[in-house]
Amino acid sequence: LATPEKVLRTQMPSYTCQRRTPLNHHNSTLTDALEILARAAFFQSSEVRYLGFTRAVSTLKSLPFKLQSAEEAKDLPWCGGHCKTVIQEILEGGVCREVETIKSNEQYQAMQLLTGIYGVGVRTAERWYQEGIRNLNDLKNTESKLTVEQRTGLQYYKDLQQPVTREEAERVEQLVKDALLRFSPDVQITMTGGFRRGKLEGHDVDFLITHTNESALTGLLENAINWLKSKGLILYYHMKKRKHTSHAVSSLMDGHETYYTICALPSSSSQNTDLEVKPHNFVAAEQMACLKSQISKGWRAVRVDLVVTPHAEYPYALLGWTGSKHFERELRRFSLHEKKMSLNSHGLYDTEKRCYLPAHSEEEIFKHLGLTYISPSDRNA
Ligand code: DGT
Ligand code: MG
Repeated sequence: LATPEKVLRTQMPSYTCQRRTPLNHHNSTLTDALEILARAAFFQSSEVRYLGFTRAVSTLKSLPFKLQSAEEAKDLPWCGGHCKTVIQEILEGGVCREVETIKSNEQYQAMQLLTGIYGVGVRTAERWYQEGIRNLNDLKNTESKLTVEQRTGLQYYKDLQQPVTREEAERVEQLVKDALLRFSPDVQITMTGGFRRGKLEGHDVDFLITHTNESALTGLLENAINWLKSKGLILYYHMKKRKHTSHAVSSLMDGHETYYTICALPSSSSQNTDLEVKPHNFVAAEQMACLKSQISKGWRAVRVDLVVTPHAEYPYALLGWTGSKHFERELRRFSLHEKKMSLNSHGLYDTEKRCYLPAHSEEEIFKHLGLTYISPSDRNA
């Protein structure tokens, strides 16, 4: 007789967007290992292997119980072959040799460090590695070759490496609201990205900005950024202008007006006393030093992405900017392959009926796609 677990395993849908992926799950030992293999494949620009491992990770994150044996993995989508071997090694011996080898590999470590710098992608990191660059000091000696973005990334490296807490994200939200409401009292501001999915920490804070009156959006973000700059709260920014996007060309070409910024978030008064009165022993020494330096300078650098969307596109932009990245990728793959529809952060295009499908909410978009609605907290694929 099939156990409830077996039924769940054998009936797990193949696309991530067809199932719930909560933040906390039961298989983190396995997913941590597979995520390292995915990252190594990403560093080698091996898209197929990267996607293979990422899909296996997302399956395991959706599983509502702990996987007990590699045999059980064979029922699960994307968990066969190479992934099954990794799962078996870990479940039987606690570690996977391949993963341990990667973790101690010099190139992997250097790629991890270099791609962690703001403005540095895999190709740049790879080229630097080939040129003999292994760490931040090596880079500082070649500073002339860096773009402005990369120099800024290097300058604020320690702050940007430190995860942004929810409390910090909420203070950023207050700053962003203060700036925008000054110029347009009815503007709508929504925190998206990982924090909307319920994460307690993130690498940045993402916001989506819209207004029922589209003309109110013209120049709004520019004014707000200039105001923040005049208060010394913006350390760096660059803007990507809205491009004309066509679903016929590529469903991945999104073009909302976006400001990628690094803000100087003032320290909160409670932060001061917290650290002085009760230094947490469990905070790593380096992290503690970083926190102390932030308190003495009175602020920390935080990455903040601001996206402007016309009101009619807002539900699509909200869905697109809430993530996770893998959830988004799977939604688009599902749309195209299963429904012959092209989805991006602007809209949904039915390639057979040759029309756009308007939506007033995320729920309506899922309905257009024939999918059960998945709430943001279950999109942590
Ligand atoms: P985090 O910041 O580490 O907590 O993780 P997330 O999930 O907030 O990831 P993030 O901030 O890189 O991006 C948030 C979501 O926004 C992501 O799931 C997909 C979407 N997104 C990010 N960058 C772009 C972009 O350049 N264009 C479009 N259309 N979407 C993007
Ligand atoms: Mg984010």
